[in-house]
Amino acid sequence: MNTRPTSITLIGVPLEEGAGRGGAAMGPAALRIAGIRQALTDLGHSVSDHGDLRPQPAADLADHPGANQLQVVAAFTRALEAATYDVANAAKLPIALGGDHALAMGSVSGMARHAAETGRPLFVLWLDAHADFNTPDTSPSGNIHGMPVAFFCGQAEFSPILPAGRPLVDPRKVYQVGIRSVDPTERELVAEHGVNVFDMRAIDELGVAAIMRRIINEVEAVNGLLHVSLDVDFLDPDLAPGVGTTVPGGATFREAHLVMEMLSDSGLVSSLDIVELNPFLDDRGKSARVMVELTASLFGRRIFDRPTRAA
Ligand code: 6HN
Ligand code: MN
Ligand code: MN
Ligand code: MN
Repeated sequence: MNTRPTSITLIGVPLEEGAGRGGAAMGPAALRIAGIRQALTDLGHSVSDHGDLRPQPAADLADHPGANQLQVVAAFTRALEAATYDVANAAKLPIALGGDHALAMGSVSGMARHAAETGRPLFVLWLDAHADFNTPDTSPSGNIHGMPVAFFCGQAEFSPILPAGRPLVDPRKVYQVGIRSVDPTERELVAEHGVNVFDMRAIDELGVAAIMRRIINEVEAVNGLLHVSLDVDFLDPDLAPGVGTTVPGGATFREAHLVMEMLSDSGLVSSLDIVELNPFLDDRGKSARVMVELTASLFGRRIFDRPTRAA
C-alpha cells in the first residue's frame, strides 16, 4: 500500500431472502471461520466485529408482487444503512459480510449518506457476473439480489424502504467489472443510465490493469470515496463454486488479485461488501478462503512491495 493501518469494522449480514435459494445466511459465519479477522489483524489493521444484524421484518411495508421477501430485505436494508453510516462516520471502514447481494441496498445507501455529508462524491465498483440493475418490473425472477444497483441509483421503485430524499448514487459513477450475464430489459436500463460496464470481453481485450487504472484515475481526480462490492460469482466457478448463481468464464485468481492490489495501492477504498457466498454449495471452504485471500490483498498483503506509482 499505502499499508496505512486502518480501523475496520466487520458487520455480519445473514441475509438470504434476496436470493432464489437458501444458504447465503451462513456466509458471515463461513467468512469468520475462514479467518477474515485474523488476516486483517496480521496486516496491522485494528479490527472490530459488530456481530450479525438480526432485524425483524419490516411489517410497515406491503408485499410487492415483483419483489420477493420485500419485508425481510427492507429490514436488512434499513439496519445495514444505519450501521454502515455509523461506522463510516466514526472514521472506520465498514466491511459487510454477506449475505446475498441485496445487502448492497443498505451498505451503499449508508455510504451515500456519509459521502453526501462529507461533500465527497461516492463511486461504486461492482465486481460481479451480473449487472444487478433489475427493477421489480423488469426482473425475471423477482429476487431482490438482482436489483440493488437500480435501487441505490434511484431507479427501482419499491415501497418506501428508506426516507424519501435519501442520497442516491449517480449511475455514471458506477463501474461494473466482470459482467457476463444481463437480462434483456436490464441491459437497456444499464445503457440508458450510463453505467460504466467492463464486461468479460473488455477484460480479455484490455486486461484488468488498464481497466482498473482508468477507474482509479477517475475517482482520484475528484477525491472520491470508493465502495467496492465483491460478488463471489465475479470469480470463475472453478475457483469459487460456493455461490448460487455461477456463470462460466469468470475472473481468474490472478486477475482478481491484481484488482485488489491496485485498489489497495490507490488508498481510495472506503468500504467493502463480500456477498453471495453460499457455504452450502461450497467445496470444503474453498470459496470462503478465496474471499479472505482477496480481502487480504485489498488491505495490503503483498508478495513484494512495488515502487510507488508515478502520479
Ligand atoms: N446476484 N439477473 C438475475 C435476476 O434474477 O435478476 C440474476 C441476479 C443475480 C444476482 O448475483 O447478485
Ligand atoms: Mn451480484
Ligand atoms: Mn452475481
Ligand atoms: Mn430512469
